[in-house]
Amino acid sequence: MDYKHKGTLSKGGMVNMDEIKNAVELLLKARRVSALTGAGMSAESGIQTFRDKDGIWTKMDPMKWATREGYLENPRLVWEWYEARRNQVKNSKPNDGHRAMAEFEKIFGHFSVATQNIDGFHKLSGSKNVHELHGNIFRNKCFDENKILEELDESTIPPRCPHCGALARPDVVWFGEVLPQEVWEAAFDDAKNSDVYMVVGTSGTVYPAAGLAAIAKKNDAKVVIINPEDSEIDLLADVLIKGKSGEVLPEILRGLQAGK
Ligand code: BV8
Repeated sequence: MDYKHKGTLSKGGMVNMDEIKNAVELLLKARRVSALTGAGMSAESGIQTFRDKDGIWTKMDPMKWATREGYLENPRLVWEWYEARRNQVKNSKPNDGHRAMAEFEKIFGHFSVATQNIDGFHKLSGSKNVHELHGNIFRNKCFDENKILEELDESTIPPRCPHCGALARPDVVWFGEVLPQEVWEAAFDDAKNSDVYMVVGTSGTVYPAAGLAAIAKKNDAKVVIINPEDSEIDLLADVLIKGKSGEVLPEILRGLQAGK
């Protein structure tokens, strides 16, 4: 199967073409494919990642502030931090990597994405089978009742629950909080039953999400990692593509469309 890539890939252009071809060959044989994505997936949309040099961690330490304790310590600071991130997402849009991944659903018998991202960009770009492991920044819930709030009492900052008056909070999973049960189980099952498991744009540092790659590997999936830098789970890779998701994923899609 031979195809010529259209774009010029960053990092020397041809550097990843052999690895991309290896990934395409694995994927052409796969029926069930799933992916785990992280902040790097949205980096080319202009959304700051957590650990890259201009990342979110440098300004606000999520280990302190993306927690129940941090929110209770300074609700206004944390609420405004999320508002700033919501605005960043509102002023951005999904990139070619999201769109290519959405196309995978039409190619494989089963394709799903487990994302650590809270920006909603996978669904926005057309993916339907998406597990939002860490919630969604545009949803709010009552801090006490844990119920989703469609409306807020906006007479204060942060706003409050209109039913019980407790603080409203973003419907995201903070450090020290368990992931939504059904979402985790669905992502776990998809990892366990995949023929190929793609890991895109994640440093692989946050658990249990990062552990999905090892679950896939342990159940005989071939693991394809896409990241311009090293990650903490590179050892699991059968194919390691050092490149940007917004460039590599469209190339993989082109290869699949040429090869199928
Ligand atoms: C849990 C939502 C069970 C909020 C996030 C103490 C007590 C309790 C738990 C722990 C503890 N100590 C450790 C833990 C476990 C903890 C954890 O893993 N900590 C780590 C830091 C050690 N996990 C938890 O707390 C989880 N819950 O364990 O519950 C429990 C419960 C109670 C008591 C005990 C146990 C919950 C974790 C969820 C946290 N919420 N997000 C918000 O966003 O504000 S995590 C957040 O950070 C993201 O969701 C994501 O998961 C993580 C960031 O990781 P990445 O996405 O990988 O981003 P990063 O910047 O790191 O990397 C970007 C990558 O992209 C880089 O590799 C870069 O090279 C690459 N890249 C850059 N550009 C591109 C690119 N790739 C491709 N293309 C490009 N163009």
